[in-house]
Amino acid sequence: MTTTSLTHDPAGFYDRLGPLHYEPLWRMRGALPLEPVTAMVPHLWRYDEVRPLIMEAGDLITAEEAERRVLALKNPGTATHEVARATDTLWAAIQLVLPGEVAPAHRHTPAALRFVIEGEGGYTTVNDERYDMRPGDLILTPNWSWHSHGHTGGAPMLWLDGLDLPLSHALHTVFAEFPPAEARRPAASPAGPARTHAFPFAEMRAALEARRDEPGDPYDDILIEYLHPETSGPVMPTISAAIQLLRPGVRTAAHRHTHSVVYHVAAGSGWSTIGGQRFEWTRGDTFAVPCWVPHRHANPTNGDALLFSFSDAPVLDALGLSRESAVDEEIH
Ligand code: 1HN
Repeated sequence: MTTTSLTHDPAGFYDRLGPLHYEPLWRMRGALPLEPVTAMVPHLWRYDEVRPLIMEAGDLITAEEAERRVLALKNPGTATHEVARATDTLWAAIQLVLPGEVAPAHRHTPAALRFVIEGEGGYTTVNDERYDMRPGDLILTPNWSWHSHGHTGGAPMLWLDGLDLPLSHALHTVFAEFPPAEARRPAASPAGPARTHAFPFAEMRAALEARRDEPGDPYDDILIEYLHPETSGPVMPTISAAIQLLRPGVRTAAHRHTHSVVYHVAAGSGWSTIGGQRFEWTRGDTFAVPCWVPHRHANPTNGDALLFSFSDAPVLDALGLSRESAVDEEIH
């Protein structure tokens, strides 16, 4: 051993490794960054931008032809060869179902949730149980559950779809099943009381209201996680969901964590800074907080602001990869 140079290579050693499928760790960059690195960037999708676009798609294609009439919210950092994603692990999209339409039954291993934005008379069936959808309701379609959508109301139904699809792709665990056409109509079972796959908005709103006078969390103000009724844990193994009230005048402290989050504005308006960038938001807007990016939220108005959110936190918890830290000042 005569040198410590990473390029000293009199015998052409390095040039011989590639074709033989070897790579020396000592010349690799980025194998062990000191902190998480992501190509994902903070981003906000405005409802007043996406709504006319998805309505235009309503003239182009039926829900049935499209399988799902869905516009993915694609993080600008998504690589060209990758499936669209809002964060490294989470898919977010806006879906439109028009009156009388049906989105046929199918199932897949990626788990999904829907948070209703507007419309009445739409429903989702989950394993043949029918769940009516009203604005602010959360509906779950877990891993491998059959699900379809229908709409007997008179105005367009729009909702936010959240899935663990990019994570499922990264793990190469995606399976899907599309039954023959005759078996794909939504089941006609009557709407029952909300069961394990639905969380009505009215209940969550009342629960937030009951906690209005508590001190609140420094990072989230008044936040309630949706809990699985049987496990009291996250709603699904790969996705947790929450709704939070930012009371009038609240400005939260900044923090960061290894889980990534998609936020959707359920009511009111305010702003968040994400990685030092300021995003003004109002009802219907959706924004992405990639892993380890500092963020804080504010409601400078006189009214309540409500943020729905979902994240990959249960995955990181299960794997021992959850980390969180306060951030004194964001870098501007
Ligand atoms: C899906 O099945 C739905 O069932 C929505 O409504 C969005 C995005 C990717 C893959 C499957 C739905 C989806 C999806």
